[in-house]
Amino acid sequence: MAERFTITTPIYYPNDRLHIGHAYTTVAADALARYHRLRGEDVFFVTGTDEHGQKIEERAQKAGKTPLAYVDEIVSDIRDLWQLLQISYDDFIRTTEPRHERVVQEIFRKLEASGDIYLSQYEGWYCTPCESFWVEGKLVDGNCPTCGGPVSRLNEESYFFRLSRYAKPLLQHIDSHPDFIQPTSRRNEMVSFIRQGLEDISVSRTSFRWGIELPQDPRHIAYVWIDALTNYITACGYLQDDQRFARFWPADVHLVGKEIVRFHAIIWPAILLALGLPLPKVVYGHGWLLLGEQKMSKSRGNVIDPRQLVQRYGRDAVRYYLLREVPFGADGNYTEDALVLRTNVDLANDLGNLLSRTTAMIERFSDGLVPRPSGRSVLRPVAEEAVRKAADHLDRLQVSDAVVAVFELVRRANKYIEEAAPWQLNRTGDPRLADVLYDLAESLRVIAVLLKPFLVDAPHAIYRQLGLDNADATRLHDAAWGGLPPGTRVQRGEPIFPRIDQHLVTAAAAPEGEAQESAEIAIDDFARLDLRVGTVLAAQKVKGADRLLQLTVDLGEAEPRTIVSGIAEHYLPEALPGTQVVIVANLHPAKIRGIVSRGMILAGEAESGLQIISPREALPPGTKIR
Ligand code: ME8
Repeated sequence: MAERFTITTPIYYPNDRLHIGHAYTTVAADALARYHRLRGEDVFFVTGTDEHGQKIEERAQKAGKTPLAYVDEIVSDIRDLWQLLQISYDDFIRTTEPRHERVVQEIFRKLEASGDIYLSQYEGWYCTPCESFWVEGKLVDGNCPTCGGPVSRLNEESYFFRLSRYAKPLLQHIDSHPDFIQPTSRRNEMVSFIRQGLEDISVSRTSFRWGIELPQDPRHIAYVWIDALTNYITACGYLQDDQRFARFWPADVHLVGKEIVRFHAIIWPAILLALGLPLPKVVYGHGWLLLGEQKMSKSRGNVIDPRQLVQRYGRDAVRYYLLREVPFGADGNYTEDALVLRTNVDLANDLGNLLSRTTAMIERFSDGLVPRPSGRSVLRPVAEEAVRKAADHLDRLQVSDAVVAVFELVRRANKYIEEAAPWQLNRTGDPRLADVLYDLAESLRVIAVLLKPFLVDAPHAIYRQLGLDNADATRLHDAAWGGLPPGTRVQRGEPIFPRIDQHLVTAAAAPEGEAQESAEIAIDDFARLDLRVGTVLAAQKVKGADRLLQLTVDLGEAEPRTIVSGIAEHYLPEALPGTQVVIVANLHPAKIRGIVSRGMILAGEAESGLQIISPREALPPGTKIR
């Protein structure tokens, strides 16, 4: 039987629409699931929703709905979002489903029978947005240590789970399973957390009703963590289908955001130990997408809607950006400009052009047919290395590195076009032309297979344009060199990633009338202008001036320049770092609002607003514009 691979995302709270932070985890899990399917494994990929709790009860009440009616709507919206992003989950679990309620109740029975839960008095602090209890000593300046928000005092009867029993077995497990908590930094945090001693945790509530009743004491409902964490085993068939459960549990990977690693790497394994069940193989805590300096979050309201981005840029562009931009594991800043830049540079320019140039050359120089190569190949070792590296990175959950490995092949192939100059080989009738064209087309085919975990439309489009049937590439071994049959007729088509025009220099930016009215100048007049490319390092608002931003721009000089620019109504300061701009570098310095500004940024005004002028492709800071 094929190996199996079980991967999970957190189950999300349906208390609000999901944002790109949630899409981030889910797309990454989807990439890993797709990769393991490509390896021919029997994959079980589960995501879902965490539907109980006080916050949802309150929200529903405010909306004048029953909690279930309230979450039903949001859950259907979440499913639509996953459909839009083509998330290939095998199961979508809702904690309100009867299959889960039964499991939770049975778990409470078992834990009580084993002496792992007991009734006592809960005294402490509670953070409603985080649904977390805190003992006095864990508060930071009297506030919730997770979100920094206010906490309220609680004193009520509650069932407790004997977490304290499991500190030692957990430390032993972590010690003997070095891969259990990843990345290593989170593992170290967890170890030091456990070493400080674990206290028993409250696992039931009596102060609200929206939850699963405890069978032994229906005044109580299960409190979030036992209710939520157990979703993973419910989905795998625990207490429902022993065979399925034995096949799909323990999970290979629980992919979660770093703020809930503690629950997944401490509380959850302790519950599993108490139940006598095997522990998940890996808990991977990835970093946060930030907006400015802050975590993007529903409670802060500083969120970006993935649906809008997909509408604007397409789902592959959004998936690509999420998977590629931030080194997996670390925090990273979200900016729309970076998304546009990634799409234009990597997808439109590097990948899209490779495909259109290759198919165009095969049409022109080889009657549209993939030529028969002599056996000499320059790109083959590069392609084989890309396959090896991408697989190796994905085996170690290094999603962004895997994407980079694929694009190394894309870039090398593009460079090879310049080096080999097929148009010259064609002119001189050089027989090496067949080798070059085959190398390029076959590299593209390998790239398409390797991109299958990450992108959902582009690999098909590449296969189609190469004249192949996408159904022929369902396994990683299809990426083995030589799969493209000579004689295949290519089907040149539309660019697979049209450039996003938003930030391009367009003639339309200058109103026609103005251009005609300007007096003609001699070339020397133009030469007096020192126009240079710069990269924005930092941007901030200028106090007391609504229209002005103060920019720090790298012009390749010893010191970056300070430039004050009237673009504040068109660009958010946090969106600018990394953007390339064109500067009039020899403009006499001017003092604006007390700030000395050395240079001017070029921009054009369209009806839609101001557009900064950027080079089509990144240029080294200081590059002179002629
Ligand atoms: O925590 N950057 O649900 P939730 C990256 N129901 N990832 C982010 C993110 C950001 N800015 N914001 C959210 C819960 N996420 C519980 C989980 S599991 C048994 C119960 C992702 O709706 C990330 O995966 O608050 C984070 O862990 C999760 O969404 C939190 O989703």
